[in-house]
Amino acid sequence: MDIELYYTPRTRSSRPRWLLEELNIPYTLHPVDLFGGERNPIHPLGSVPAMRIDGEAMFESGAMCHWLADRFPEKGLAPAFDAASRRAYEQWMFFVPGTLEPPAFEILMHTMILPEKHRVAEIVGFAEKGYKRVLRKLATELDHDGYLLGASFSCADIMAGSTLNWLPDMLEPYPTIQAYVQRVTARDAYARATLPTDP
Ligand SMILES: N[C@@H](CCC(=O)N[C@@H](CS)C(=O)NCC(=O)O)C(=O)O
Repeated sequence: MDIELYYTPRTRSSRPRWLLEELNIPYTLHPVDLFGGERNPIHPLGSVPAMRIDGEAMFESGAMCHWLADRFPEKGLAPAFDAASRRAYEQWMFFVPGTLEPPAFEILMHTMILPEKHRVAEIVGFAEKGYKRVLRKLATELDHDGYLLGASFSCADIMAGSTLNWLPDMLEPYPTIQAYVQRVTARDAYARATLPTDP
C-alpha cells in the first residue's frame, strides 16, 4: 500500500503522522508550509492534513486515523469490531474532534492564531469554561496509570494526546491528565513523529 501524508508540523497533521509511526509502516511525507502561506494541494479547502492511499486522496485527521488503525488490525491500535472495548473506542475517537477539540481550538484561535484585532476575549472566557468542564470529566476517566481503554494504548490515545498537548497550562489543575499526556507523548513513535521534516 502506498501512503502519502501531506503534513505541517504543530497542526492536526501530527495525529496521522504519530499513528503511522506507531503502525511502523512505510509512508512518504509531503511537508506543506501552511504558516508560510502554502496550501495543501490535495485538500479541497487547502488545509492539512490529507493523505493519498494508492493515489486516492482522503482528508479529516480523525477519519484518516480511524481508517488506518482498522486497516492494520495486527498492530493492535483499534479493538476488533466485536470486541467489548470497541464501543468505548468509538466513543473516545469521536469525543476528541466532537467534544474536546472545539473549545480548545476556540481558545487557541482567540489567544494565539488570529491577528490580535480579531481576537474576542468573551469567546476565550466561554471556551475556557467549556474546556474545563470537559477536562474535569476526563480527569476522572484517567485516574489510573493506563489509557482511555484501560490497559491498552489505542488510536484514541493518539487523538486525545495530540489535542490535550495544545494547551498544556490549562492541564495544571488536572494531574491525572498531565500524567496521561506525559505517558503517551513519551512513546518512541511520538518522538519519531515530531522529528523535523526539513533536511
Ligand atoms: N477537521 C479537520 C481540520 C483541518 C484544519 O482545519 N487544519 C488546520 C491546521 S490544524 C488548517 O489547515 N488550517 C488552515 C486552513 O484551513 O486554511 C481535520 O481534523 O483534519
